[in-house]
Amino acid sequence: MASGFTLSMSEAEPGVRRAERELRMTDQAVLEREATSAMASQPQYEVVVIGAGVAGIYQIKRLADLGVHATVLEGSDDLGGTWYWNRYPGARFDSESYTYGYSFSKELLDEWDWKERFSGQPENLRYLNFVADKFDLRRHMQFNCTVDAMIFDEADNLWRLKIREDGREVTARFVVTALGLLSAPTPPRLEGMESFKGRSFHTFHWPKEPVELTGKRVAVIGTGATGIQVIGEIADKVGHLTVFQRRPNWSAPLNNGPISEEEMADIRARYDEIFAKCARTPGAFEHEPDRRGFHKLTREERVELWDSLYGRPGFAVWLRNFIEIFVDEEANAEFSEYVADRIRRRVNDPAIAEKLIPKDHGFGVQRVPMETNYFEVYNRDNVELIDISETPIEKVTETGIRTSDRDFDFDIIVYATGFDAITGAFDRIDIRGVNGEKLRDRWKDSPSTFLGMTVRGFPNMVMLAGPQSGSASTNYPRGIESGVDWATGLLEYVWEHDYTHFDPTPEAEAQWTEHVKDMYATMLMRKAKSWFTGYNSNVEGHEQGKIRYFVYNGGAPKFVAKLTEVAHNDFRGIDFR
Ligand code: NA7
Repeated sequence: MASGFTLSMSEAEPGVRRAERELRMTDQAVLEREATSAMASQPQYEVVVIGAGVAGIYQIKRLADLGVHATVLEGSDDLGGTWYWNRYPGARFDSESYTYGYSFSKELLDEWDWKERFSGQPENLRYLNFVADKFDLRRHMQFNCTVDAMIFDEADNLWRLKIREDGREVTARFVVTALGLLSAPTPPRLEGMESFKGRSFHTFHWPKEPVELTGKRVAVIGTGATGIQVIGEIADKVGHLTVFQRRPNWSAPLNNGPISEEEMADIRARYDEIFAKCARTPGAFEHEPDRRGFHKLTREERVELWDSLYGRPGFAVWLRNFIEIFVDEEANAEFSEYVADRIRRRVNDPAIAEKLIPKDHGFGVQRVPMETNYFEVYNRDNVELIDISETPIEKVTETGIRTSDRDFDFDIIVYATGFDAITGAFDRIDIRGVNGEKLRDRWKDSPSTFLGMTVRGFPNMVMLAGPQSGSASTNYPRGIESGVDWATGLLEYVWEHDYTHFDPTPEAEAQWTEHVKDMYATMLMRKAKSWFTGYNSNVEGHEQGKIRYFVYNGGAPKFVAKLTEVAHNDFRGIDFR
C-alpha cells in the first residue's frame, strides 16, 4: 500500500548511508560495540522496536529494508502478539481475513490463501510466522526480552532499556513501541483466587497445550468479545458451563464461512480495490456506513436494511448501519430494540433472553462482539447463566465460586475479564522521559499525545498503537500500516537531516488531545463503561467511570490525511535538533 509518508531512497540518502554503514558492520564489530556502547554515548541500536506482533513485524520489515541497525525486543518466546497469546477456543478475526493481511507486498498477497472469511487464531499465527519467515525477519528479533524500564538519558541523547529476563541494558537512539492495544490482561480482583484447586486462567493466558474440556464443569466470567467467542465455542464440548455475566453486551452473528479456491482467486484479483475501499471507510473495513438519513426513511425501509445486515458477515451490522446509530439516541434506541427482538427470538426462555439484552447502553456504543450461535447456547441443558449484577461473586473458593446466594463447584475457571486497554501496556513499563518524568504519571487521568504517535517530553519515541491514534482504532493492520509508514517516514526525515532528536511541541500535543476529546462529545460511546472510555473495574483507579480519552473517533481517512499533511509539512508540530 502506498502511503506517501516515506521519502524516496535518494531523498533520504545521508541517513540511509549512515544506516547502511551500520548494517555492513561485521558481527565482531557489532559485538564489540554492544559490549562497550552501553557505557558510552553511542547507542547499541539506532532503533529498538518493542513488540513482535502485527505492528512490530511490519515495522522491522521497513527498517530492515532500509538497512537500519535495529532490533525487536519481545517479551514472549515467539512472535505474533495478540495471535500468539490468545489461544482460547473460538479466538478469531472479526475483520474479514483478506482485509486483515498486510498489503505491503504483492508477492505475499499472491502466496497466502485465506481459508475462512474470519480466520481462527492458529491460522492467524501461522500467517504471521509465514510473513516473518518469508522476509527473514526473525534474525532481527530477540525473544524472552521483556522491557521493564525505558529511561531517556538526556546527556547521551538515547534510550536505556532494561530487560527483565537477563537484567541486560539495551540502548537505542530511537524507540518504536509496538505494544498492542490489548496486551495487558486484567483478571478480576476477587478474594480467594489463589486458593482454587482446579485450573484457572485468563483467556489471554490460555495454555499452549490442549485443555481437556470433555465432561468438565467450567465457569466463564465475562461476556465481552472474548467471553462471547469462548462460550459459543465450548458450550457443546464441556460437561457443564456456568456463565457469570455482570453486564450483557450487544452482539450479532459473525456469519463466518469458508473461502473457496475460486473466491480466493477473485479476492486476489481485487486486492487493490479492496484495500482502496478500506482506505476510504471510517473503520478501514470494506463496510461503509449508510448515509441515506435514518430520519428520512420509513420504518419499513429501515427494517429492510437491518434484516439484510443481520445476515451479512462481520461488522456489517455495526458499520454498514445508519451513521446516526453512533450519535443519535433515538436512532440508536430503535436499532437496539430491533436487535433485542432478534435475541428474544433466539432464546427459548424469555426471562433469560431479557437478562441477555443490555439495558444500560445502546447497540454499538461499546465494541460489538461478533458471535456464532452464542444466544442458542442458553437453550442447552448444560448451560446456566448467572446474573452477578443480582447475586455478586463474593469469593473464589478451593472448589469453585461463591456468589451471594450459592456455592458452585468447578474444574476450570476461565477469566474472560478483559484488558487494561491501550495505556496498560505502557504503564507496565517504567517509561521515564525528560527530567525523569514518568509516562504513567503524565497519563494518570487521561493520555495526551500528538497524533497518538508521539508524546512531549518523551523524545525519540514513536508509538504504533498508542492512545488517541487513528491507527489503533480501526481494522488493525490497515491502520498499523499507515502508522508504521508514518513512523518510518519520520525516522527517515531525521536521518536525512542528520538530526538525532525529535520531540513534539507542547502546542501540537495540546491541540491534538483537545481535538480527540472534542470528538468524543458527539459520540454516544462517551456514555458507555467500556475500554473505549478507559473503564476497567479490575484496575485500581480506572473503575470510577471517568472518561479517559483513548480512541481517535475521526475515522481512518481523516487520520491518514492528518498524518500525510504533517509529514508533507516537514513534520510540523515536531521539534528537531
Ligand atoms: P471486554 O470487552 O473488556 O469484556 C470484559 C468482560 O468481563 C465484560 O463482560 C466485563 O463486564 C467482564 N468483567 C470484567 N471484570 C469483571 C469482574 N471483576 N467481574 C465480573 N465480570 C467482569 O474484554 P474482552 O476480552 O471480551 O474483549 C476485549 C477486546 O478484545 C475486544 O473488544 C476485541 O477488540 C478484542 P462489564 O461489562 O465490565 O460489566
